[in-house]
Amino acid sequence: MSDFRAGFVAVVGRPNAGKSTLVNALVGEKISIVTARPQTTRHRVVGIRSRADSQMVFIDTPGLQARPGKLINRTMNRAAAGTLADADVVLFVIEATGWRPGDEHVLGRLAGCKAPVVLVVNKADLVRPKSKLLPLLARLEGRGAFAAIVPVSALAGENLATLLDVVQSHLPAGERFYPEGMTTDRGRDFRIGELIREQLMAALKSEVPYGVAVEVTAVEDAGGGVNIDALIWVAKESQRPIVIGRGGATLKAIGTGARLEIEQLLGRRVFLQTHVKVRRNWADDERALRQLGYDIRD
Ligand SMILES: Nc1nc2c(ncn2[C@@H]2O[C@H](COP(=O)(O)OP(=O)(O)OP(=O)(O)O)[C@@H](O)[C@H]2O)c(=O)[nH]1
Ligand SMILES: [Mg+2]
Repeated sequence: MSDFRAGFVAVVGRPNAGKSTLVNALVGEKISIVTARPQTTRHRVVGIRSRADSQMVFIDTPGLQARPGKLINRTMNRAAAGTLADADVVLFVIEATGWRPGDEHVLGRLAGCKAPVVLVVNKADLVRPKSKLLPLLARLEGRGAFAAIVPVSALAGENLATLLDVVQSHLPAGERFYPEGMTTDRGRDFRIGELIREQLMAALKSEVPYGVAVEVTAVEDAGGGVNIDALIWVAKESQRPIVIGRGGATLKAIGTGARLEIEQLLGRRVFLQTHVKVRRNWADDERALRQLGYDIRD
């Protein structure tokens, strides 16, 4: 066991770069929710990949934002930045379609970070032919002192084995942190709430997705399945009818989508009840954020 390696790998980048998709692909299981919208991930989420000779503990983080406004956004930024302090390796995720101002901001946050930084050029599937990537990769060499620059497609599963090898090569020697079969440190109720929020984020438009939060209030065995009750918080009265939809159609579709995902997670039949509740301005309310499991310190 002496040449076993183990460590923490912070996954950072601007919103929507594909961090959560990457963590899920590297772990081989849906650990973190993914939508087409920026700012989908709101919490640190651990995804664990165990190999014969290593254990990589990936920490998916909320996208770093240049101008966090509400308390929730500041808390999300701090969660991402705090992860850097404990990391053995940092994966800085950008998109293969080009370097953006948001990436420059993240690079600034990495200044002073002692861990080796691997630049992951994600969404390489969007650049065809592949030779078109070369000028970008060459330019990126000059952007910072990266331990490696690795083009991948988290979505198409391209070049992920190479990335795992690169990460492993930078890990310190040490024993595993988690039991071998464990893939996340998050509990069942958190994951259920996130799967409901994923459907909400995907189904709703403009600012409404950012006004919703999910609180799982009951998970109980029932006959052949599991009864789940969840409260969907909205930030103002006007958002309630939008989430519910005409004749309840929007909420019904969200519930069906979430139920299928939760059934996959639990491997059992699920009966899901959702209620929409107005919790005014929760995203700026310290008590509300604590109730949702955020680590509020300022
Ligand atoms: N074409 C393509 N799309 C991708 C790839 N990886 C992620 N995406 C898409 O990019 C969008 C954002 O993906 P996420 O994984 O949620 O991105 P994120 O960086 O975690 O976003 P936040 O949590 O909001 O910061 C989704 O629509 C994904 O399907 C990829 O390799 N190729
Ligand atoms: Mg994410």
